[in-house]
Amino acid sequence: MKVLEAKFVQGFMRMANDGWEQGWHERNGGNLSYRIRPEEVESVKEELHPGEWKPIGATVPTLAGEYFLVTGSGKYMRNVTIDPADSFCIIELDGVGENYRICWGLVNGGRPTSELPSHLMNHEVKVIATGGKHRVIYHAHSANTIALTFVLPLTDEAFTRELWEMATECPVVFPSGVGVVPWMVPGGRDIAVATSELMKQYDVAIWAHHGMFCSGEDFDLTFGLMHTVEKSAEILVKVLSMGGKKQTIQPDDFRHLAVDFNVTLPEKFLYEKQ
Ligand code: 2HA
Ligand code: ZN
Repeated sequence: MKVLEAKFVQGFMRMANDGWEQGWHERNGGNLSYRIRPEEVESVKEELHPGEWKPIGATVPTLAGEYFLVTGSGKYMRNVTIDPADSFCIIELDGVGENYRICWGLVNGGRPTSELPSHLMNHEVKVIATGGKHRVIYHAHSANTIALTFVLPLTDEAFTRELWEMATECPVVFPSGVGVVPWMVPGGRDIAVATSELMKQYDVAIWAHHGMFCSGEDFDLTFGLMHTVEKSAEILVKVLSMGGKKQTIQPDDFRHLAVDFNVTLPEKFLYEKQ
């Protein structure tokens, strides 16, 4: 099968374009990766032509030998559907998880996303934490979530609680909460380590003054997670702009919701406010 005809590639392109249409990907902002199933790799094998091995910039032994779809560094999400072979690539990792090689795509040159260390370290943590269920890592510059990082305390507790309060579905969609990474230089190993540390307990990591990372099982769930968090952030921005909350959902309300919706909500997020 041709790479561009494969269902997993079409799902990847649709998600990239959906993010563009949400306004989350100005210029070359944001990036997307998908850990490809063995049978999916097999189905497009005829079109895979490995290039040279290059260093990842991180070590991810758990992902040794795996294949990924990844957007290209400097490429625009806006162009993914109209010029896919220029915009993203399929990479293969070596047997120790230290190097990658491009097997398809980026036909006009280039390399995988500048955030490859963060993507792969997050994938590694999620393979371990979910027994391999999570396959998608998504980074976007979602404006409302970013705006909140200028006014809320940069703690997991403050962000999780405020986002939960803004939409009743939130504690059901991300019951484990969200993590917050303080401002750090993007693109390197340090921010990748900090993010992947949070991904051990959360599916969402907010990068202060920069954007958001989400992890999920498939394209729908991961896009939906980003969309839900960002929508909730938008509501909070509106509420704060209207002068702040006059009433809200209380800790005991969340406890009742948890019972009816069969989710576990960590008590650390259900603190009493002054
Ligand atoms: O430009 O979003 O964090 C890609 C990015 C870097
Ligand atoms: Zn970014």
